Amino acid sequence: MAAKKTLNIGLVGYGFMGRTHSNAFLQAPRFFDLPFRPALAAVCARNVDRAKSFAENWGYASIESDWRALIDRKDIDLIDIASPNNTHAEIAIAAAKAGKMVLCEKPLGRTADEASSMVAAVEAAGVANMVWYNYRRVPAVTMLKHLLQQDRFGRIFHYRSQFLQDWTISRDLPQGGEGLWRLDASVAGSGVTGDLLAHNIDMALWLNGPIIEVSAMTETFIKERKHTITGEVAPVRIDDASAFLCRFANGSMALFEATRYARGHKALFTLEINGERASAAWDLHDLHRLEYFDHRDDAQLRGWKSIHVTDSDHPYMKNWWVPGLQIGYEHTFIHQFADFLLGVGANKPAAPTFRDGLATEYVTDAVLRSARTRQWEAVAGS
Ligand code: SOE
Repeated sequence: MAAKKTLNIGLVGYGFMGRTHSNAFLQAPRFFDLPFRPALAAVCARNVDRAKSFAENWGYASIESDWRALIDRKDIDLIDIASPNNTHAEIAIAAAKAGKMVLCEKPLGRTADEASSMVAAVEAAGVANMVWYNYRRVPAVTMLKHLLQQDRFGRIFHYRSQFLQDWTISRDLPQGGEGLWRLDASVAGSGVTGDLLAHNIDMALWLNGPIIEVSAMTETFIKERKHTITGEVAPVRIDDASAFLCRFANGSMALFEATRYARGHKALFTLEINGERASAAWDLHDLHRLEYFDHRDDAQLRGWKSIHVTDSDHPYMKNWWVPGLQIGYEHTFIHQFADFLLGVGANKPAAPTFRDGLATEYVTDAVLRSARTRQWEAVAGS
């Protein structure tokens, strides 16, 4: 058997997402038969001591403190961007120009304009690219996609989805800096719209097709917070909560909501879809279950089924343990990276590509615009 080509990965950023991605790079080739042998070649971060300890922990062969030096390295094949949102565009565009494959954490850019320049760069360079919208690869969600493709639902009437958290309720929480840059609009771009609703929207576009218009409201409950870096109390410019109504191109109507102020909820990501013949529901807190109702079942036995998506016939599951045993959050990243490499090997790009990530940003931009204008807003590109 011919030796697999080594794929040298250069990771930028070592926070929460740097860890989820690194774990995926290590585990994907152990559980999936991939056309490449991923190698953790370098991690890049400004804090050299922290980069060193991250490299030791995850097995990166080297460190860099400047992402430009990382991109200049001839031995690096793929740049993975896991740094804050305000760094995504510059790094991705430079990486694409240097001919590297590019993976980028979500959201792709802070705005659709930024995301659009990233799409242009990867497409002009012809390099493989993908955005880490990991929840598509929860086996129960992938299975829902397959059920929809088999046309079990008929005409779709409704889609509803929420992402509820509660970690920013304290008014003493500062904004900005490590761990808290999601509260600083200049770094994050927006609040829950770009951070949480972006997940709901990516999944919805994938499952239910394009969104054409939205009517939204957002709220910033705590108007001022101390900035971690400047020490000054400054206005908060992110949205703490965001909700919108929308219309899909397939004629269905939808409700979306995300917040960081739903006391008691840590990461309650839910969705429900109602069609003419069937309905389905999914909940991240019980991620291995798909709730499914099929109106064509025998009338007496008709009812909601709770399918434990852990059997070897279910998406991705034959690559894991034995039927009935569960997998979790980290596996979604492993699946996504495995699909990416399989796509590169087969010359069939795995989704979501940067272009798919841009489609989500056209929606998040329309949501933020509608919240400002208090009008229905059309989604660009739809
Ligand atoms: C925010 O708390 C966050 O970490 C998001 O940034 C992630 O994308 C989401 O998956 C979990 O919540």
